[in-house]
Amino acid sequence: MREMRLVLACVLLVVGGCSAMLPVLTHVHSKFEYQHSFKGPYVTNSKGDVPFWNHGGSCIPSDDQVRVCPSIKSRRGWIWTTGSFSAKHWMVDITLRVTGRLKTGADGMAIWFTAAPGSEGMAFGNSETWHGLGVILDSFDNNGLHDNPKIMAVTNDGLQRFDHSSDGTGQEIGSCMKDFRNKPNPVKMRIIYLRGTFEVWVHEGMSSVVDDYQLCLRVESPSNLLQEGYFGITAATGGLSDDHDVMLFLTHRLVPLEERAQEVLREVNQAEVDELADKYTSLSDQFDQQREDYLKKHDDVGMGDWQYEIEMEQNVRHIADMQAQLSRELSQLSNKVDSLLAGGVGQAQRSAPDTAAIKSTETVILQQLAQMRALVEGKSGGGVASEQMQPLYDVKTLVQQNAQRLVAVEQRLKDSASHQCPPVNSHPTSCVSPTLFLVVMVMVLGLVLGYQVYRQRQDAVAKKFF
Ligand SMILES: [Ca+2]
Ligand SMILES: [Ca+2]
Repeated sequence: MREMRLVLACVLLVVGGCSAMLPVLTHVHSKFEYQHSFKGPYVTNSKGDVPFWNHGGSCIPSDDQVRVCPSIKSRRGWIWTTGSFSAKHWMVDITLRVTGRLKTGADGMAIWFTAAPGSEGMAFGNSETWHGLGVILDSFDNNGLHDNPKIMAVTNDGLQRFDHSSDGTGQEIGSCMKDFRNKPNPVKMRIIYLRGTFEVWVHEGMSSVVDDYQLCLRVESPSNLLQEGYFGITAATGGLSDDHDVMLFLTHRLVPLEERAQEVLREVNQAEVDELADKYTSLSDQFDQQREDYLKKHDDVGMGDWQYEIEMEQNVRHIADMQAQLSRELSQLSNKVDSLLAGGVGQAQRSAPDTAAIKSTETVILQQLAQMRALVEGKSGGGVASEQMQPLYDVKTLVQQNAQRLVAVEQRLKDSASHQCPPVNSHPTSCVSPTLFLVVMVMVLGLVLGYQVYRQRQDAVAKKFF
């Protein structure tokens, strides 16, 4: 039986130990908010004020703590942040002492997060009609239920009054009985509002273990818990009194990593945009300055060079137009050859190898012209390598060969027509004239010549600039 009790005690100890561990905030980024915090030993500045906080009533700040209300009967003290705090998720750590000479103390202390800094009043030193959250350490058992000291969270829409006679029973959103008075070590509280869950954890000060916290209350999606407000601490005494001291008040903004990733992404994107905009402005200014310097140094050139560049672009466009026209002429030529071979002579007089060669050569010519057009259009703004000029010379050679073969075919057709030409029926015979080929040849040679002139001008301009 004794062994069973020992095992049960161990189990309870283990369970109790587990519940006494402060939860680790996983996947959360925290940022310290110094304007909503204070901590000894440098709580006050040279003027005796707490930076970023206003205090009043019987509040007495010193270097290592803020005595919110001293152990003098019927006193109230308060200290509020000067600026508002806005966050969707946050955490506050408080280290405090409530000490008195008697077994029973009064009234208590409260930590607030409200829409506006409070005004001195009956609710533990604050107005009884606050708008927001109050975490109240109620020392005195007004309703005689022997449930004090207790810690409770009460939210208010600004219209309700705190009911002292019932110790706020029915008004709190959560509470726990914790004797926070006269502890050997400071009492620590951690208030967390994260992902819609509100929690209050308490270290009772009975041990020096740093994380010896216990969960006091947890509330999901509490009403009237604002996303922007002012932090404050107030305390009050009545017929009985305690010292209410706060040694540390640290506020952290919390950002869950899933939200933090989006924040960082937005920050990075905006930073990149700003950086690129700055670079663009800088480079644009630099270019304008360089152009201005260049024009000053080359007064004889003036705007002529810029106009010359425009003229070159026009030449390139003209060459492309000529190529298109040449392509159309060759297509017409091909049609005429087909018509001639089909209706002008008999099957016996056709030279099959020559006809196939002509057709093949024409196809290659058209392909080469397309390549050359792409070459001219694509490289009009930059240099052209020598190997990229090769299609141009190929075109010239192929056109010459094609012309020679066509002349040979034409001669054979004329010879055949003069000796054995069948009677003309319904289709008029069409023959390719040497004049047409001369026109084609001139256009091709003109194209080659025009392109080479364009290249020479481009090279000349390049040399001017470099
Ligand atoms: Ca009370
Ligand atoms: Ca009570």
